Parts: sequence; structure tokens; C-alpha cells
Amino acid sequence: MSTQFIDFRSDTVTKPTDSMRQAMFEAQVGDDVYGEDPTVTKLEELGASMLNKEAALFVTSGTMGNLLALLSHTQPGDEVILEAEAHIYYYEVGGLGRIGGLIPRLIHTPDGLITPEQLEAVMRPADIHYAAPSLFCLENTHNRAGGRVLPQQEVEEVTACAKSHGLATHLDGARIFNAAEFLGLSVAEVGEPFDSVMFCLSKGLGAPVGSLLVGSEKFIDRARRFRKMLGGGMRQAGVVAAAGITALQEMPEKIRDDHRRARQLGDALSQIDGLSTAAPVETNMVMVEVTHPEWDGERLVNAWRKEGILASTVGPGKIRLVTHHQITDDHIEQIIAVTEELLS
Ligand code: TLP
Repeated sequence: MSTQFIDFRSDTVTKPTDSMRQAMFEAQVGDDVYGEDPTVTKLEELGASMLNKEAALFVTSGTMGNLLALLSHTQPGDEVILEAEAHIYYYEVGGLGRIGGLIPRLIHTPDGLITPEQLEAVMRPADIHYAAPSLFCLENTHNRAGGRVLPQQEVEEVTACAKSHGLATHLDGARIFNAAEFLGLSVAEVGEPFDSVMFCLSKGLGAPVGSLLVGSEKFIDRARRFRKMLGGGMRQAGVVAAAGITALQEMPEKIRDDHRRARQLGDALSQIDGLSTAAPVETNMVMVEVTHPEWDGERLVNAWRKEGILASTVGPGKIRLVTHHQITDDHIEQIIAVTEELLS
């Protein structure tokens, strides 16, 4: 479908680059459940060193990486504290409750950033009546907030607060490379305040499949067992890990262009009568609010589709557009021109 469409639905739609396909073709492989796939091992070592953590685990998806983090940091019946619109809570099929046996304690924020005051307010003294809180999660960039970036200083403060209450800390860093680019920091710095980080190879970095979970050796050993339990032990996974290595080596530098194009798109669309941006454009997402009296989000998405442009609605009157390495300057000009024409 997306070969003839300009696809703004997500950065997950990206296809592997020629150099990824070449690396996949040439990959040395072995049985990774026996720890014998040199390409998977190389990817895990590279991911751990880029995040400055002891160890990494190659997993099928961001959803699996987050779930393994939940399972590995907690015991069934524990409470997990997370933001109310967090991907882990909103889009991960309730795995937290169904598989982890965990209770979510949600904190509402406008932009994904939980403050130490908000965290303090949900912490309760140990009492026979209460589920034990054991894990605190954040998401950076924050998807439903529109790719917003959490400021580093505030992240350090709230994770320090979580640690002072004995909580483990996990970052859903599906788009940590986008956060790092915006903050002008390394991904290791962005992930530093957390015990564990999940980040995706298959979004802005363009790999076809896979994510990495990083943390201490002990944590990753536990996650590896849970991965096997969930059926995520992959055998000659070097074939896909090879694309992940290329993604880590070649793609981070392209993210700056994705952000520039998203800003340009957000600026232009918000100048059209009847449209505005629902959130500041900080990374590769543009959240568009449709305020035009004759249009709503669904109508605009359907009209774009007829013009060969794909986007998704993410709420009433709200559309999400995502830039990635397959979106060019021409595509940005096309969607702007088409939208001006439609709403004129
Ligand atoms: N997000 C997808 C959809 O699930 C909404 C997208 O198109 O943005 N954490 C965050 C912050 C994510 O945005 C996603 C994917 C995941 C985790 C899960 O990754 P996958 O899709 O690999 O399971």
C-alpha cells in the first residue's frame, strides 16, 4: 500500500535501506537461544555500549521490551506508577495486567512529564491494605503528547524521587534518538537516570524489526528468561539483527532532517484557516487539530487518502503526522499544497 502513498501514519512504516538489506544478506548467524548468534551478540553489545548500560537484549518489538521490563522489575500484584497516556498503558493490550498481574497507578499530565510533587502525592506509607509499588515508568519522547521531549533536569529530579522511595525506574525510550537529538545529548545521557531503557530500531532508525532492552546484567538475565517464556526466543535472528546494527550506525544522523521537516509541516499547516497544531512540534510528530466548521479529522484523513497521502486520527478532531527517512522535502510540499487546496 505505502509504495504508492506518501505515508505519514508512523515512523514504523519505514522499509529497510539498501545497506540494511545488504547487511542482512551477509549476516553471520547461529542459534541465539543457545547464545550462538554472533550478529545478535554484536547488536546487543553495541546497544548496551551506546546506552552505557551493562547488557542488552534483542526483542521482537517495543511492546515486548516494555513488557519484559515490567516483568523483570516487579512481582505479580505490585503497583506500577506511570503516566495516564503512556504507551505501556494505552496501547500495549493490557499486558501489564493480564501477563504481569500488575496494578497501574496513573498520573495525568499535559505533556508526559510527571513531577516529583505528583509522584509524592501517590506514594503511600507501607500498610497491609496497599499493593506494593515497585516500578516507575516514563516515556521519552512521549507519543500521545505529540512526540514531546521530557526535559532532562526534571527527569533527573523525578527519577531521584522514585529511587528514594525504593522504586525501580524504566524508560520507554521507543524514540530515545529523537529525544537525544532535540536535547543535544547522547542517548546514554538521556537513558542515564533509569535502571532500564527500551528503545526501538524499527521506528525512526528504519530497521524492519526489533527493539533493544538495556539495563544491568542481572536484570537482562531475568528478562532473557521471560523473553523465552513469552515465545520471544528467536533462533537465527542475526538476519534481522544485522539491519539493527546498520540502523544504529547509519540512521541517527538522519533524525535531524525528520525534525526539520516536521517543524516545517507544523508551521505551514497551522497557518491554514481551520487547522492548528495541538502540541509544539519538537521531534518527528505533528499533532494537527481540526477546528474548521466543515471539516473534522476523519474527513481530512479520507480526503488526503484520495490524494495519495496517509495519516491517522488519534482522537476526535486530532490527526497525527509522523516524518521519517522516507518522507522527503517534496512530500512535505505536496501535503501542504494539497491541504491548502482542500480547505480553501
Ligand atoms: N507506537 C506505535 C503505535 O503502537 C501507536 C506508533 O505508531 O507510534 N512505546 C512507544 C512510545 C511507542 O510509540 C510504541 C509504538 C511502542 C512503545 C511499541 O513498539 P512496537 O510497535 O514495536 O511494539
